[in-house]
Amino acid sequence: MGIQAIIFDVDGTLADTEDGHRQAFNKAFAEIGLKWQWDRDVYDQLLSVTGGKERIKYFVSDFQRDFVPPPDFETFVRDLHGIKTRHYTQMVREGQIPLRPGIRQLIYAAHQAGLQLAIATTTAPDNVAALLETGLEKDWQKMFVAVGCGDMVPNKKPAPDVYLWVMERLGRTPAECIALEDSENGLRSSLAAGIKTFITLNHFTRRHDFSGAAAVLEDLSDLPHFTQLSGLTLPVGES
Ligand code: XBP
Ligand code: MG
Repeated sequence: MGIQAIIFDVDGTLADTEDGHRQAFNKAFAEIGLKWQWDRDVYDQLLSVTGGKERIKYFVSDFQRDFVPPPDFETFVRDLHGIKTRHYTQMVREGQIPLRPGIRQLIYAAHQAGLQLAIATTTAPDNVAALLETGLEKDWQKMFVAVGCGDMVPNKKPAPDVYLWVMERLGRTPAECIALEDSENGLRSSLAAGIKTFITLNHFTRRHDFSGAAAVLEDLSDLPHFTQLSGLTLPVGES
């Protein structure tokens, strides 16, 4: 039995989102009067930790040692992350973060060909909804069998949890799936779940270690090349 399901990472894969996340974090810091401002170099280092709330805690512990955390630090982080998500989803809905080349065409062609589609991401559910309502269509969820995101699993990437959660809901074995990812943490997660994984590169992750990937591509602008590489039989014309 060939490939029956495609599992998509979100940030860096469906869209080049991370600079948008970075700007949203900075807007949230400013909104609550924090002097923190993450430039691209700092954010590049902070991206080694997946999950926005975990990333804020990493920044405080390793980059902001003189910061005196408020009594209920967990609530502080959760509320700050909520403000950031509001800014990020607003940027997405204003059309500032389009889907990457070939992604929309691949999703519609694969769905029409009867393949199962799923999402396996670390980002918050609201971010996925904003991105796909804007980039695909209002009821995008009808095309996806499972949407694994954010805090739905106990351990975020590079742990395999979110990919295992999605495969269980797909009712598929790893051999029946392929994953699309952009980062070392994402690749480690999907490989730990036993899934053949294709990488598309972006500014923040192009220097990562992609050992074990089935292929590393700039992007999916040459969709026939990708479908041929991945063994998908899809009616995708020259994009
Ligand atoms: C990348 C992440 C996320 C985003 C920020 O997720 O690690 O944390 O950087 O989104 P993906 P949140 O698995 O899609 O590459 O602030 O909502 O976490
Ligand atoms: Mg990613």
